[in-house]
Amino acid sequence: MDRTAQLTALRTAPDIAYDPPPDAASAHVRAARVLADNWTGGSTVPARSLYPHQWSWDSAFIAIGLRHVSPLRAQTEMETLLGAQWDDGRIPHIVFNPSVPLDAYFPSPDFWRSSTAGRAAGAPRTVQTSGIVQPPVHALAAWLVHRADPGLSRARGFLTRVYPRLAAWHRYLLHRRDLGGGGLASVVHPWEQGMDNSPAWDAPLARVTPAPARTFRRADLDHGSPEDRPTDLDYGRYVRLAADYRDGGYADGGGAFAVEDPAFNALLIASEQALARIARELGATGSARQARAERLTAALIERTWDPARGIFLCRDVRGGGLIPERCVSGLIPLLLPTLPRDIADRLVRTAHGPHFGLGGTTRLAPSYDLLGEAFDPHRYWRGPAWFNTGWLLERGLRVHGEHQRAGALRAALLELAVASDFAEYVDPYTGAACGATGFGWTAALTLDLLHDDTPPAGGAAVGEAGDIEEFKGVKGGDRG
Ligand code: 9WN
Repeated sequence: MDRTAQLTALRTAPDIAYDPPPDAASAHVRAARVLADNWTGGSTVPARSLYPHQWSWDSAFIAIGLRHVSPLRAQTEMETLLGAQWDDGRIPHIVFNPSVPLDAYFPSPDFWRSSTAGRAAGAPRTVQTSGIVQPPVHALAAWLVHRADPGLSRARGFLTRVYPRLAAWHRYLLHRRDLGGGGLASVVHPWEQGMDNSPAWDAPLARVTPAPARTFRRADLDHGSPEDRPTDLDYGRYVRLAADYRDGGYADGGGAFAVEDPAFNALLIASEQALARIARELGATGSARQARAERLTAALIERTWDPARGIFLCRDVRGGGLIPERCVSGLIPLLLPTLPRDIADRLVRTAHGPHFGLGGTTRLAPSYDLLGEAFDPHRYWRGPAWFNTGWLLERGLRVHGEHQRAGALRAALLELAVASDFAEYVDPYTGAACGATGFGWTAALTLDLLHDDTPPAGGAAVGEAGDIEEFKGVKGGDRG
C-alpha cells in the first residue's frame, strides 16, 4: 500500500446495508466493495492512487449509486461536499483531504490557496479546496438519494439542509457564469466541464499561453501512461488558466477561456428540475424552477443545437461561435425529458450512427467522434468511453422511450464495468480497461444500473416507474 493509500485508508469497514446476493464475486458485492475501499469516513475518493481527494461531480454520481448500499453514507457524501461550498455559491471541484501529502496530486492545495486567494469570493477557512467547479449533477443526486430512503432523509432533515445550498449553487451558475449573455452557464476551465482533454477545447485553449513545464510537477504521470494522459502542453495551458483565475481572486468574467457546454448545461437543467421536486417535497410549488428549466432548455437549443450535424456543440464565448467537434457532451441533452421530439430522435440516430457507433462498431459511446481527426481510443477524453456518460445516455434513451437501445447499452455498461474491474474508462471498441481501476463512479453507477430491474428490452416495465418517472419532469412523455 502506498503512503497516500495508507493515510486515506478506512478507519472501519462500513457495513453493506442492503441484502446482497450471497455470491461474494457478484457484481453487486464487487461494486459495493469498491465504494467501501474508496470511502474515507465522510466522502469517497474517485480512485485511491490517482485521485486521492473528494471530487465534485464524482461525488454526485457516487452518491447516486451509494444510496443503494447505504442511504446514510450517500447523504453524508453530499453533505461533506456541500460543507465546502463557497459563500458566493460555488461548489469547488476538489475538496482536499488534509491527511494526503501535497505531492500526491497536482494541483495541490498550495497551488489553489483557496482560503487566501478565494477569501473575497467566500472560500471556507477551515477546509482547502480548488477554486473552479464541475458539472452540476448535485441537485439531481440529492433528490435521488432522498428517494432511496425518504424516512431517513426526513428524519435527518436532509433536503431541508441541502436545499438552500443547492439553490445558491444554481444562482451562482446562472448569474455569475452567464458569460455569453444568453442565459447558459459557461465553464472557465476545461477541468470544469469534467471532460478535461476534449478536442472541443483545442481551439479555445490555443489562445492561452502555456505555463512553462518547469514551473509545475505533474503527479498524474506517476500513475498513468503519458500516451493516455493530456500532453505537457495541454497541462501548461490548464495551469496558466487556473493560476490566472486564482490571481484574480476567483472573480468571474475576465478569463481567456469561456465555453458554453451542452452537457454542463443539460445537467444544470436536470438539476433545476430536481430542485423543483425538492421544493415541492418541502412544501413550496417549485413552479418558478420548472419554468426556469424550460427557459434554459430553449436557450440550450437556440445557442448550441446544430441541426445539420444532429448534435449539440460547444459555444466558444470568447472566440464567438460554435466549435465544430462532435463530442459525447453533445449527446447528453438527451437526458432532458422536455427536449423536442425531433431533436431527441436526431440525437438517438447520431449516437447510433457512424460518429459514435452505438449498437454497431462500439461497445460504449466514445467521448469523441470516431471519424474526427483528433480521435484516439485511449487518450483522455479524446475517444475512450466513460461510464458516467454511458449512464446518462442510458437514462436519456429510456426517458425518450427507446427501451430496447437503453437495454442494450445497460447490458454493455454492466458487462464492461465488471470485466474491467470498474475501470475509469475503456477503449470504446474493445472495452479494454484504461486509467485507474476500482473507480468510484464506475462502481456506483453499476450499482444503480443493477438496482433498476427494468428488463433489458421491451416496453415500460413495472420496476421502471420510480426514478425515471421522477427524472422525466412535468412534460415527459414515454413513447415506449
Ligand atoms: C481534474 C476525478 C476527475 C474527474 C474528471 C476527470 C479527471 C482531473 C484530472 O478526474 O480530472 O479534475 O486530474 O485529470 O477528467 O472528470 O472528475 O475523477
